[in-house]
Amino acid sequence: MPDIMDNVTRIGVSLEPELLDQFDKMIERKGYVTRSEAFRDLIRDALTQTFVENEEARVCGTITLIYNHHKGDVKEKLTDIQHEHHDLISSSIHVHLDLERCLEVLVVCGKARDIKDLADHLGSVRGVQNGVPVMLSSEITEHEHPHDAASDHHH
Ligand code: NI
Repeated sequence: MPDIMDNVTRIGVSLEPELLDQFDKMIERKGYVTRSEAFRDLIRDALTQTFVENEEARVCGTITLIYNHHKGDVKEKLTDIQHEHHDLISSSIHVHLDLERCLEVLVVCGKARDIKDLADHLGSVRGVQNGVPVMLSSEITEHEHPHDAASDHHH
């Protein structure tokens, strides 16, 4: 039975010494002060991944694009697609990396499926290199939200 103190539940985890040693080295490199905090983050990451695999889930995140603005009509195409999906895009950052290359980061909120489709659409424009969209759920947080309040709540 886990014991409950200060609104946390303590659990015991059994690990092979070698695995624990590797874990301790990793969390030290990353700057964690306690194993518990590192475990909590791993669990949150796993929960987030599972959550955003549901295409109907409401998520927020980013889509990162790198392109050469001299190549064809890449700029016009990207602008057209972004205007078509203005409801998904909260904000964007444009950085002129050098004489030719641009870096654009879009901050997006919406259904996971729509965000994936938008990232695919933007990435398929000729001359664009893009990463996989980064998606986070606003429902998995450090502190407790009442579930009903969290589902419709995004900033
Ligand atoms: Ni630029």
